[in-house]
Amino acid sequence: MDHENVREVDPELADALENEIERQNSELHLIASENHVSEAVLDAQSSVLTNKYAEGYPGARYYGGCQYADEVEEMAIDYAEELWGAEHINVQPHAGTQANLAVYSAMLEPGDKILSLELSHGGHLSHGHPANFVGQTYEVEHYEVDTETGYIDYEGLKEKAETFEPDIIVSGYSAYPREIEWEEIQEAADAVDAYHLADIAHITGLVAAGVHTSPVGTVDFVTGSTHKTIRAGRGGIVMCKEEYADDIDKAVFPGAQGGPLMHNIAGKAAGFKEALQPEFEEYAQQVVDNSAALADQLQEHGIELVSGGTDNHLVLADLRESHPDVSGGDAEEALERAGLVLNGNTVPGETRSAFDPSGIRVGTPAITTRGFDEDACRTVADLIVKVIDAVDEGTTDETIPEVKEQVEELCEEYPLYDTPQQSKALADGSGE
Ligand code: DSN
Repeated sequence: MDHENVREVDPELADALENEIERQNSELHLIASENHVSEAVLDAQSSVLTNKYAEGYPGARYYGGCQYADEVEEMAIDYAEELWGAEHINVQPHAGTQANLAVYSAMLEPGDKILSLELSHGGHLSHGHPANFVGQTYEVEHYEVDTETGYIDYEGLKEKAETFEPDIIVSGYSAYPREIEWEEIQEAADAVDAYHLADIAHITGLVAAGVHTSPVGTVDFVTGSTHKTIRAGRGGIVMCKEEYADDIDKAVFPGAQGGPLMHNIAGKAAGFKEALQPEFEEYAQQVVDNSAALADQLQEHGIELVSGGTDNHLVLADLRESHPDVSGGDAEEALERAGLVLNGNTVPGETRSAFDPSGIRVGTPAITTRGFDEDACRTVADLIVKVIDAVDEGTTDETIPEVKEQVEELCEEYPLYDTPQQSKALADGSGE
């Protein structure tokens, strides 16, 4: 894999792109929302469909020349139907946030009420944070996790729904390590005659593979992004019951977007097709098994986990008990220097701030794509704790180079993309 065509136009740009390949190859990506797509998905995403305007939907476009755009979009929709089984699917949202906006704008009026999980308890900006368009347009209140157990407080949610009387309840989260009880939340929505939107951005792949229960068939709307655990081209998706199909389609186009990003839709189709293969179920199960092993090993080292463990692809570690003087931000920065890339994260009952939180979020989708198994994930947990201990003890200068070397060894053992150097050697006939 190289960027020789880009190099002819701008060597500096090619260098940046090739350095990013090298960075992804030589670091371990533990950001729970990230993954490494296949070269087939990269190929589809960089296709000439980037040139095509295709406002409208297959068979009903506002421009000529859309026959192949139609084929590609229909494939993405058909594969998505097989993966998630929804009655209606729109694959045009540019990202998960745009998918959520489509649902809100289709079903709500400005000033209507949204009940969603508090951001610092695992929610998402597009679920109604005041800094976001959603929080500025609708009236938003939040439910929470039980700060003792780390699990969603379903009773509290139901009580909040009774008093607030929302028009829509949002479930599905960005930093919640446990199985989500869709039925419980649906009961709360039914009791107050509210819609229910399940944002499965993080767990699209786990749901498709049957490793997490599906909200499809229970809730009114399911949104997601397509590049996280499902490992397809970058973007968003909306699924809904047939009765809402027209409203949702109109809200995406022309309501909020113009031309769909057809090259990304091709990347979605390629990744969805891959996810329909039996190996994908094994991958998704391994993501969860790896997350459980990593969680267990962190606990062996005395690290406290929100909810005491994980059922999905991510672990949320609260450093306050084990390392009271190390913030999640400090840990993130030191770990990145060691080649372990993750993010500092707020924890329920946060006592620091969103900019310098008390926790770290660790995800296994990307390292599982590299082929990591449970043992390798236990090693990753050991390395994470070694770095955090070093931050605590002021010994990062000695420890980080040691850990970085171990990370690089792991990266070599579990290779990812061909490097530009390898591609060049192949083209020259000087390499295998
Ligand atoms: N930025 C994503 C995450 O990290 O969870 C959500 O959009």
